[in-house]
Amino acid sequence: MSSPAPRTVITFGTFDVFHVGHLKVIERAAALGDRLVVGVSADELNLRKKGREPVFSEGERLAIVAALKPVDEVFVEESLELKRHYIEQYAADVLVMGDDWAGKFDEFGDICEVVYLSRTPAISTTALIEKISGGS
Ligand code: C2G
Repeated sequence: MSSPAPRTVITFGTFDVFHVGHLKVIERAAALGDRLVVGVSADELNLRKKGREPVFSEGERLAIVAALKPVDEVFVEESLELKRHYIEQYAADVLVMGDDWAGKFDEFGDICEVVYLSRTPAISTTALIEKISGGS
């Protein structure tokens, strides 16, 4: 009897100033399958979409995410518009995103399962940057 094909999960994020909310979404995403692939957004994409550079460069963010036990493979996400291409390229069975993106990726339901996970409350990169820099 042949064993069932491994289930590949894909998720995306900036993962800047890595914190426990990032870790939890990665752990929960990994638990939904056998292999976890993570797209880490390019510095250029952040500049274009968010109007600021991340604190840590894409090379640093990629290295941090790649070193995590639940992560099997990482790549640089060059554009938000390439999701369908990445899902197909990595043969993902499940797309996982935080619920700050709820409903935004339902269109990919034709090629994979789309799951939105609830965010960890009360922690964010923006709040951490403000706290560290002496703001509120
Ligand atoms: N996250 C979370 N809880 C938090 C903060 C973040 O669960 N308190 C999750 C987000 O929902 C997301 C992941 O951690 O699934 C990465 O968050 P960001 O780095 O903020 O990613 P973002 O800039 O939203 O991704 O294609 C998406 C892009 O790569 C942008």
